[in-house]
Amino acid sequence: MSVFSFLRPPRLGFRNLPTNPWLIGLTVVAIVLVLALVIGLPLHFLVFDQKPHYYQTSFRIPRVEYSSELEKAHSEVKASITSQVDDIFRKSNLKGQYIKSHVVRFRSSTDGLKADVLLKFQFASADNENKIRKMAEKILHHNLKDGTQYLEADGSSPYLQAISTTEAEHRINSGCGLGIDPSFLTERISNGGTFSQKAAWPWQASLQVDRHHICGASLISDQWLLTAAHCFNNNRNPRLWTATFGTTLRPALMRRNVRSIIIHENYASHKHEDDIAVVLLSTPVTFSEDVRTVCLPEATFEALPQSNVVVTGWGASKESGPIPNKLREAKVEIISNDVCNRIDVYGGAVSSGMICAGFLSGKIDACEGDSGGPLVIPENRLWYIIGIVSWGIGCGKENKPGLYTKVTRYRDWIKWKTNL
Ligand code: 4AZ
Repeated sequence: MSVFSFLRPPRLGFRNLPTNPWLIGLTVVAIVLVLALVIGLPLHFLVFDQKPHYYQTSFRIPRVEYSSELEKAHSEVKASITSQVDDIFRKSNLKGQYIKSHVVRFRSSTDGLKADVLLKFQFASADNENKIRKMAEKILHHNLKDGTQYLEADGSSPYLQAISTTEAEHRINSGCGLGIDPSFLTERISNGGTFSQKAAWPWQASLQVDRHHICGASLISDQWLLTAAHCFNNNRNPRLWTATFGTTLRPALMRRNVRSIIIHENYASHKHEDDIAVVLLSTPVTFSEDVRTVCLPEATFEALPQSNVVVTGWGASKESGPIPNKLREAKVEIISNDVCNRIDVYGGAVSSGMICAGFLSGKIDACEGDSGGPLVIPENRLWYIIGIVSWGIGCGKENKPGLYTKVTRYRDWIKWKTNL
């Protein structure tokens, strides 16, 4: 035997392969497992592990002055900003990862108007977050450097800052009054009330005892609801109440316990006077497209007679009728207190703390179970709560429109109780 025989490669022939069927089976299973791990794991991270990633940045917008018009949900300036950012990224190497942008705030500064914008990307966690952020920075810098664009880079650094998905989604969703596009009022004539679309009225809550719907309510912050005092005529114990959110009562999208119920000090049930209450939830809601606040109007805001407004709720479609599972909406009109106090209407029972809305011809109206819910009006494309469903004689009767607590009248009381 040669002294170098140990250098010879071992013989690999078919003779060395296992012949035992068990061993063959085991080998095949082992190979399949290894292949599944080697191919499957990276594939999983590449395809199925895609997660949203948000970056915050700010742009300077020369030649535009700050005004409250900018804050409208669908302002032209917001649209111009997002369309330019979309354009830049959809032509870039990050077009596969870029999802969209949101303007979350405008600020006026010494060198002009600034817009804080969140950029949403989606990529697998295997991708290097830092690398994508740097690429996005380069793309923005390259596209904005010549100053010919609508947007300019804001000099302050860091240019892009990663923020958590929770924080980003909170900032995007926590603005008030963002429901259905108010142009639906002129486009669609709903007669007699119709079922609402998902996320159309995301401030609408259901107040329940033993999981039974009792009243409507409106979300005015992540922890406060605005409703009617008379909802608590039979039961004032907060521990027995829960609030649900989402368009269906069953299943509810979200449920919260109630910590406290604050009823107006002068609430007089026999006259329906000061029919207002605020409810503190035990834990704050999580904002989303389906759960958001309604805007509170200034005390000086006045809704003119004949304005188009919307009342929503799970109230009955007729007196003593059943409660629907899906939220309904009805377009109604503001009626002046003078008309409402006519002898053939409510003959003087309508006080200055109430708003009248509906039609003297009847038919479209709030009804039992709608109580406590919102009457909303669009202003600058955002929805404001101007009324709380309070009372009326019957439902949809001729010359007996719905009566609502006039929210502007109680604006200071709401501030006093909730600090909102
Ligand atoms: C109620 O019983 C009720 N038509 C609510 C609103 C109206 C009437 C009754 C208005 O809760």
